[in-house]
Amino acid sequence: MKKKILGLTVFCLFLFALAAPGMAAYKAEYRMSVLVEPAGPWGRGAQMFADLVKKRTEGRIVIKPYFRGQLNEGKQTNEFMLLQQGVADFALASTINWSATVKELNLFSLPFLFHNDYKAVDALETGEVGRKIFRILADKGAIALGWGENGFREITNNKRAIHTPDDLQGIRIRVAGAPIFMDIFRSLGADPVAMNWGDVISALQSGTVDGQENPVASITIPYRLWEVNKYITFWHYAIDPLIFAASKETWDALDRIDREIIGKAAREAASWQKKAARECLTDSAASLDILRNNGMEITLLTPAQLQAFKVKTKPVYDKWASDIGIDLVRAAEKTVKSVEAKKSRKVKR
Ligand code: X2X
Repeated sequence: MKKKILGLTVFCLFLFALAAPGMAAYKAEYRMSVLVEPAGPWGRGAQMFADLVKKRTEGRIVIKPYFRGQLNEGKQTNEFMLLQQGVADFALASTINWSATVKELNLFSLPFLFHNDYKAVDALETGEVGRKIFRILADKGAIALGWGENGFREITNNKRAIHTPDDLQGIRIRVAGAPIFMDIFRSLGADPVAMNWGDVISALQSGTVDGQENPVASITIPYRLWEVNKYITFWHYAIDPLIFAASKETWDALDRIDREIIGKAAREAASWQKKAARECLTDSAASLDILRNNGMEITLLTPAQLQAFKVKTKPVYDKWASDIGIDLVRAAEKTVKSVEAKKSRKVKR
């Protein structure tokens, strides 16, 4: 009997130790995966999150951002697996890099779904579609904590100004390793090459590729792409959201109070990060000036010109819509349309 009581007491103490705040075995350092360099809204958003968490947990949780894809071992499409395996504890990651593992994330790369409309992006992320995507990520081992943003992706190259799909013929465009981008650029007659972001600047310098596509405020400007590419065309063909996330394994080992602190820090950093990425809005006068003053030749497309790209990429859109899941895509289209309808009602008034 005595033995039983002793056993029970030890068991209860063990349970208590597991549940008590601050008693869990914490790591000395939590690793955060970030593909880009510290400068620019993306890198700065990651650092802000780490700083907030350290301050508010009074140093109990130290998150170290590993910039420039250091944890990926040279392959950015591996990033989601790093979280699944707990190699990375946290990430601020592009949905493009995770889309190889989470097919629903290709939604954001469907050509011309969003028409440069940030309100529609926000509505989608905060609505049922966004919540569904976060549930899918949790099922696969990543706890999503907030939506950040890389931005709408614009195309740059060294060969010629691009006004029509014909202008893209034969141009070697570097794309991130997501197959939907290979399909999009092939449908336009370009010659796409999948390549890690870390290799792109030197590939553009050496002429291994002629161009690339990335958001202006987050990538083109901080990486000074005018040093390697002369022409930029604004076509806003895909949005690239970022996600602040934790590995489920890491998350489950944190106590409740720390999870709350981290969640709140991620939401704050995400909202700052998104604003910073949008501050220099893709085709705002300020960003156009920066590009022009650095010698880039800018092409802005009329709605009729954009339509030509849309028509050419429609088969890719349809093919990927069924791969992604037609219900999810239709729900996204509905959200985008309703935001646009609201806008045009306002304009008419
Ligand atoms: O590799 C890219 O183009 C980048 C930096 O935008 C992504 O991470 C998808």
